[in-house]
Amino acid sequence: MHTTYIGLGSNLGDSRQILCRVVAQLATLGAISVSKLYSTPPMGPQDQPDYLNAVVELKTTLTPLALLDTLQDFEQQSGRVRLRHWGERTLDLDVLWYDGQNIEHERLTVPHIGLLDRDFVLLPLLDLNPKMIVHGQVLSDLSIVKHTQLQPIATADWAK
Ligand code: PH2
Ligand code: MG
Ligand code: MG
Repeated sequence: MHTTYIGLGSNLGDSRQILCRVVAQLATLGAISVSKLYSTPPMGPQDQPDYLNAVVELKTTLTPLALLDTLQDFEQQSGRVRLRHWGERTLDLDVLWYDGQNIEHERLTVPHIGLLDRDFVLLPLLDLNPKMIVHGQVLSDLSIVKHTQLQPIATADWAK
């Protein structure tokens, strides 16, 4: 069994419903835990709506690439719209972490490249695993974590 963390983001359509639906889909792949839900200002182009972000911990037998294929199916099933780089989208699912493995594949880099720089990823990750260490870095020690303005808009039962 493998432990993996998956980042969820949406800022087009009924984002909350889209994320709820994908949490139910993720639960078909193994045992899940769900972070709190965050409303976050956009990184990248500023003329786009705020995002909803969360993280799901999944215990699964899927290999990293099989998981990626499955997540991409879920993105397509949500009617994925992606208008521009770092721009608005109906659903973005990112493999953030997989069993502490370092994966450099043409389709997949794990840990996720932006993990240490993005409070909208770090805070929900820390909800699930307060002691998490990535690339030798204790996440809770990062200054971006200590100084973030982000507040959850819902506790972990938002997807129930
Ligand atoms: N995702 C992006 C671009 N910008 N900003 C926030 N706050 N949250 C995201 O998930 C996000 C973003 C492209 O994937
Ligand atoms: Mg992303
Ligand atoms: Mg992505």
